Amino acid sequence: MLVDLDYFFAQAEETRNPSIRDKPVVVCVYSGRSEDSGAVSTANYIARKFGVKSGMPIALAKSKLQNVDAVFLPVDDTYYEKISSGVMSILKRYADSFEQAGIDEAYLEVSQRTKESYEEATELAKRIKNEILTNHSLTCSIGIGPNKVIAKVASDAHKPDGLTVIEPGRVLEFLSPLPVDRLIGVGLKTTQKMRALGVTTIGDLAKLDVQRLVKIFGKKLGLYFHNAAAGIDGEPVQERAGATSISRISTLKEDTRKLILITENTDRLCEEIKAELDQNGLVFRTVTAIAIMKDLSVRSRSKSLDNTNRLEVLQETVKELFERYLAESTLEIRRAGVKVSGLSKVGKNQKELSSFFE
Ligand code: TTP
Ligand code: MG
Repeated sequence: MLVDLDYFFAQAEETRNPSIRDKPVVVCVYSGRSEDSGAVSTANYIARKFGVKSGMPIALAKSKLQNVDAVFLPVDDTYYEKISSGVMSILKRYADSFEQAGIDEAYLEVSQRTKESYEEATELAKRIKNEILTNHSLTCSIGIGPNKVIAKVASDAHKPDGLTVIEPGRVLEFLSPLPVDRLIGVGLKTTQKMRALGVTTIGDLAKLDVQRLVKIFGKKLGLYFHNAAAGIDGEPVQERAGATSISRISTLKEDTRKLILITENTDRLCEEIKAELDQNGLVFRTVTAIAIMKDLSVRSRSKSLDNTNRLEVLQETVKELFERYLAESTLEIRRAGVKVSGLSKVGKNQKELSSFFE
């Protein structure tokens, strides 16, 4: 099964402040360039009714919620991480094997403990939903199916607070009519390419010649699309490399805008991060520079690279990001931080589904 928390960041904000529950809630990543610059991280389902979506510019979300009593909040990663790890430790207890797939979602292999009974798996899912609701006041959506691809699509089928069970005999009738972008890994670009091929639904994709798919998308992805559309997937549920990110923050000697004073600190933070990466045999793909201002507001700049674990690359990228930030802002920085994410095991032959796309 795949368990995914509903409108996670926004729901987390609602649990902290229940009085906003019946209003549109929009959680934003403010870039800090101007008051409304930045993007929507997520929104609750009330805000979604107004057309607000993840990734949308904040200004656009505001225009959709004009004259509405809506709540706009900045992301608070530390708070969400804490809730996430609480939820994940509940989920682990219900799984034969467990794979966290994001901050708010995880795959649970439950075949053994349910003796492959879909009825028992359904009961298990209800208990899980109940426990997360009781302990964290959060709803989630759960999909149950014969493999990860189907569980994932099923979890999305009836959100929020959904529970969707797809037994093997119903896989094709379930998948066929769904839009092709419901498959994990089919993003905007791929959807467009597929449309050009006359593919709008998963059923259309299933009918496409596999050779053609391989030609267009490459062997790995082409085969994956071909199989996924037919509901075929053999990927095991397996624990991923521990943390999804590693970060360090430190307070500067003085509030400053001098790059050298900042990099003195961040170079050291990078060394600490490098040590932790090496200890765990990890490489990273994304570097984030975090600036905490005098007024304690938080700004960040990120850059994605090819997988690496090199200290110099990390330090250089952090320097570049702070340089860019300083050019765009006039404020003094009080604390500086570094985060690496998109972690994976060094040299691991990445054949997990998610590794194609992350
Ligand atoms: P999702 O599970 O994709 O979205 P969600 O939990 O907000 O909503 P849903 O009910 O559809 O599951 O992502 C989990 C969190 O990740 C989300 O709460 C905020 C963050 N996120 C972003 O910051 N930007 C994005 O573009 C997306 C999709 C998610
Ligand atoms: Mg979610």
